[in-house]
Amino acid sequence: MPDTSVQGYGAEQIQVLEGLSAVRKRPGMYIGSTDVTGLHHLVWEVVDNAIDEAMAGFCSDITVTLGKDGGLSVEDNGRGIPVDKHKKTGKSALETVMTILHAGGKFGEGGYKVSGGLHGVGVSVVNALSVRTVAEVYRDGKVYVQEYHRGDAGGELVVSGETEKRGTKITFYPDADIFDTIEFDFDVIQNRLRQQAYLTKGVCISLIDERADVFNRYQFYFEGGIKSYVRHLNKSKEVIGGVVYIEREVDEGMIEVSLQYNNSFQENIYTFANNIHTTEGGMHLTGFKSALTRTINSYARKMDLLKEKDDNLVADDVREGLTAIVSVKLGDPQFEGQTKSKLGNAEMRTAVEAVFYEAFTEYLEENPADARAIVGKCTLAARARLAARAARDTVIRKGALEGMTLPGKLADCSSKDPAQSELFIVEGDSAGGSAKQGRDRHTQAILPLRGKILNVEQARLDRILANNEVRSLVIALGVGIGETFDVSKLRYHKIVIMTDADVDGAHIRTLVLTLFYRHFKQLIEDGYVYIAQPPLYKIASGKKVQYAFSEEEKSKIVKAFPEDARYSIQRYKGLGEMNPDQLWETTMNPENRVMLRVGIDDAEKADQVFDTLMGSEVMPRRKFIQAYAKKVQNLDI
Ligand code: 0RA
Repeated sequence: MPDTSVQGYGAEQIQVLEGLSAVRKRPGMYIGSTDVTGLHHLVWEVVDNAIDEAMAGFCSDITVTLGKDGGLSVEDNGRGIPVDKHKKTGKSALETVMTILHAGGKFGEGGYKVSGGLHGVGVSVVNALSVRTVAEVYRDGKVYVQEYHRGDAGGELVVSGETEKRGTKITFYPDADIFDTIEFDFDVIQNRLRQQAYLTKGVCISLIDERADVFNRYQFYFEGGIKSYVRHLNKSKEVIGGVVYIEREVDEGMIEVSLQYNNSFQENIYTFANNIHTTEGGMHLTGFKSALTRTINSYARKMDLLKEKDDNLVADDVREGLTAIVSVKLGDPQFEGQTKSKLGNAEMRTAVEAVFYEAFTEYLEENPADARAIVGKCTLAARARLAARAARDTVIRKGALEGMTLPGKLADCSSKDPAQSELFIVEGDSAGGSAKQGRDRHTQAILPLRGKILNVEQARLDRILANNEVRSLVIALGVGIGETFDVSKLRYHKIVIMTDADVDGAHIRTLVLTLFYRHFKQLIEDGYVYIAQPPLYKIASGKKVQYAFSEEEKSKIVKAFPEDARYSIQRYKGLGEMNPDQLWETTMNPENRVMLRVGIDDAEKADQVFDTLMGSEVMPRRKFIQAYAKKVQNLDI
């Protein structure tokens, strides 16, 4: 008789709802998509179950293995999924969980379930979308095994041997009929596991890639949990003060906050509820933010670091250069918002606010040197804010940003309808010249940028606006900047970055993208920003001219010629080498061109990437540029 005594769990607790054919018919409904993101949802589902077992306090080790045979396995040393008979189905609890949709059971009761939140579609969904799944349970000295094929049990649950181990191992082979690709991405999995390890302190998560020729093994174990996470995020930065760490159990659940300031200008706050990244924030974030401002202001007043005549610090001042993690665990999380990643539980706002206010005040009082440094940083931010506002007011008073005087070098289009207007940001005057001659004057505007624009990553608003190239661009866009930003004033609904396909071009493209990322993020989010794709080669044979946008395409075109054919290949080193007609035909004409739309799926990754880029190291920068060009969505317009 299997031991089901722990917390009175037995097979009868599992609810039976529906069958699995629905999942294979409409996989998108359950895992979002059948692309590479959807594929990885399967992994998260299985890993989350093991994490739940760890959060409930029953598991200390999780091992994820990417097998040579294309399978992925997740093994934990938890209690093992129960194998006793389920009353309603007459099947074992294991088989019920594996083959029946939404047969959740009270997994991890007493703790906080990851899988009850955002994903939580159940391991049966993984099973349904896999050609083969093998479940092994180690309990009561025995190894129980059962196999499944596309969701159906392949045979009985059998005892295949004896073991000293406890736990569960699920191995699945995703179905190539369902997914665009069935190749797991090591980096994606590695990042996710690292994050989960930070959020579940004390759990050791191993990742083994058996597919690689070189044995590849990672192990994540963070004794400090999110404290280690903050340290990691700040590792390349100059820090201000130590890492603050607060952990409290309250009636509403568990609250963990960790933070540390650095001398950059960015704010990096990541929030989680039951280990789910709440990218849209929510109540825990609101509570944290208001307590942060309140704590620092009252400490600064009390210690006379803010004079009577000084205004209070505002939210932006206390968040500049802040790296923070807020992680809460609660019994019944409500996920709201567009992507269901915003925590809606109002009780968490007050709980986080109260806990953090009290604990952070105590920290400041007990660490006066850190406290002074933090307040110093915040007051500096406040002064800079006031200076920037003054500078901007001057600029605005001159009318420059209102678009009263469009920059002289902008060759504007005649249409005033933003929906049909396009702005081409072009590198250099010579390419700018070709673009001006080749364009459709009615809908296409050209703004040549001379030389390198200011690296905005580290610069403040006032300095950014003092830079001529940037100011021209901002005026041309028409949306204002900072507090005056207003997307409804955007003058062009396509903003196209058109640079040479060489290292300099990539650098300029990066600088422009950084500017957009830091100061016009919404333009990226709303899908207004594009990268032009000029051809690399022109292949001419007699009157016939073909263009190739990649090496592969060139080879293909060349191969198609008969052996004795006469043709010439020209490699374009820059846009300037193309005459206006060619530039129009290949890169600007909406009928023929291919453009890449710039997207940000993951602000965290983008932010790190921009950090890497703007750092002094050349290698990571190169790598990024290559990687980024591949990541942007391919969009035919
Ligand atoms: C509910 C009850 C018990 C174990 C589990 C869930 C469990 C589920 C998963 C999924 C992956 N790994 C897991 N480990 C454990 C056991 C309760 C008992 O032993 O009485």
